[in-house]
Amino acid sequence: MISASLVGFPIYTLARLQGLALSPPALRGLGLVKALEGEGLKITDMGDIKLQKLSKDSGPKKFRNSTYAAKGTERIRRAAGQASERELAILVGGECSLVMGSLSGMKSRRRGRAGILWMDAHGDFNTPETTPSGFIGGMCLALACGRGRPLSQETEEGRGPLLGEDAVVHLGSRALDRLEELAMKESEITLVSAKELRKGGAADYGRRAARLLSDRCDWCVLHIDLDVIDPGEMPAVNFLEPNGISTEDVLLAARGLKETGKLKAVEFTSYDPLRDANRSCGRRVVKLLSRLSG
Ligand SMILES: [Mn+2]
Repeated sequence: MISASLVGFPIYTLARLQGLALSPPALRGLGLVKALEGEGLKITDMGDIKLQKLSKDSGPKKFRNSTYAAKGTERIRRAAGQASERELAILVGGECSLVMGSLSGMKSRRRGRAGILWMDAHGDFNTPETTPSGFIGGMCLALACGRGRPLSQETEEGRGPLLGEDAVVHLGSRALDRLEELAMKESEITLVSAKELRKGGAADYGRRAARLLSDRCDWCVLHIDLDVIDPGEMPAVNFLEPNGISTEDVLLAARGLKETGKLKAVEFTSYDPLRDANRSCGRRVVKLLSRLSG
């Protein structure tokens, strides 16, 4: 039986995204723990961390709410660092910016090189120099790779890159900003758009990603931003991007990495219960999350 620790990270970095903070309790309310157990996992439920409410945006225009994000990242780092390295970590957002805290927390307990399979409609690879909006959630992958600037000099993620860019495989993009796309294409990131993924097959790209990451890394994280899924199947997100991949594609693309034995954490972001009045998406999220983790 696989043991896993479950933690909720209700972080969001723009005031209008506060629905994301409701995601961990909503998913628990829809039977997340039972569903995970139903997939054969033994769950240590560490609960949800507490974060302050962000009711108004502030700070630099090109780095909105960075002080708030730094505080949240530090809390997430501490909680992720408490999860046992012998267990799979199941981390529920919140938005993608949880990655800086989660990686630095996990790195405090794990040796060797980290890799990430990142599924997302967006690049999350802007920096304060390229961002059109100042949204930190749209920069978090770049920040984790040591680009841009640290959220704070005091936090762990300010002490150097959490990820090597050659240890990042990004699948499912279809809404990259121009300069962001340029930066990704010039980097060592393996970038596969939603269109390419549909054409080449999710299982095939998943196998290739798994091979690349397991060759280059000692342990890996699977990071799923739900907006990678087509809005026809998953409309309960804040940034809807048409022509996405299917829920089944997400499962197929993740399979290879699970089989490597190096998958140590699953991160799941962007479900917004405020956009899901009858909870039909939430139920699908619970099912997907438990199938991905089990
Ligand atoms: Mn994202």
